[in-house]
Amino acid sequence: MALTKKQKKLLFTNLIRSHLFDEMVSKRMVSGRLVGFYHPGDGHLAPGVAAASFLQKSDYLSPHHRAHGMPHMLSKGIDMKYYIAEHTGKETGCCAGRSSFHFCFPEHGVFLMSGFIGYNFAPVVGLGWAAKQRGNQQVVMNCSGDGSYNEGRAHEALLMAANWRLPVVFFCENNGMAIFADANEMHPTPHISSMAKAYDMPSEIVDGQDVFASAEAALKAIKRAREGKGPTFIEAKTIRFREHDIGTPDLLGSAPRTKKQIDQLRARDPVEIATRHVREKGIFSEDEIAAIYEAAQAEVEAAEKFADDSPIPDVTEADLMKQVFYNGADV
Ligand SMILES: Cc1ncc(C[n+]2csc(CCOP(=O)(O)OP(=O)(O)O)c2C)c(N)n1
Repeated sequence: MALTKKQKKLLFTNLIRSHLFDEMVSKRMVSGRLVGFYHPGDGHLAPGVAAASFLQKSDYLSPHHRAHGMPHMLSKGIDMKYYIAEHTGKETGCCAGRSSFHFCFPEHGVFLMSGFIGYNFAPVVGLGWAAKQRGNQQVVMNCSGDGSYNEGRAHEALLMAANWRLPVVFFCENNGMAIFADANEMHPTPHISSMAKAYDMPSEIVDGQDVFASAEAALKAIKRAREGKGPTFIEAKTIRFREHDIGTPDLLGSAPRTKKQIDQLRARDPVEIATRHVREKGIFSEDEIAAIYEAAQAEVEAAEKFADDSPIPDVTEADLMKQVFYNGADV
């Protein structure tokens, strides 16, 4: 499914927005202007952009925790300022500053943003089932890492989604590592997508450093799901350039990853790969590329300012839990 120029423009723009967002959050974390955790997306931004850029607002999205789901969410139309206000603990955040990075955007169909690895699998089957009952062509995009597929509930979800032909896309962002553990030591095959074969589910392996190749696969899977043909498994081979979360040692197994290793990995930077592509194919001029960076930088700075200028919530014991589960609803 060849992408149009318009589709490539959208993907490139969302990738640059994700990249500048990720840089800003990483810097804030290092300088102590963000509390909690940040799982940097450097190197690992293209799969989320590819998975979510062509979803409709009514579709469901379960974002991966890498880059705190922002490549996915901003590609689905969410304003990043409500995320950054949330992570800075402000009243204007999407869950009124109560959630850190365990938030949701119900009006945009974004649920299951969580640090609980693999927790998404049962609920995406439920969302897929609900979509199928409604018969309204809604699609469920489930993004998660290789590490989450080590869990039993991943198999249950693949089985049920395949058996009931649910409109779910299993988009595995395989960076080959789960914190310090090497994926090759946790899986009997080099390709996690081989799991799909057991459930007679179509699967595809894509270059997760190439946002355009990844998006072609996503578009195909979304179309299949919308047409009622059932789930697809996409495995995007990607790379984590940085440590698992900021401040944690960067080990693979028990050995630190060396600068030389990281430099070699950085040769496959998704932003550089996409930039080369749009230049060589004449999709954007140099001036247009500069304008995309400028607009994305302005967006990131405005989001930061919005968060910094927002008030800290005055949380009472009575409403402590309220926004965590559903913004504003009684629980
Ligand atoms: C249920 C559960 N088990 C363990 C952890 C600790 N943990 C946090 S992130 C992570 C690795 C996740 O790896 P992967 O899914 O491949 O995503 P990546 O961080 O590599 O992008 C683990 C084991 C957790 N948060 N939740």
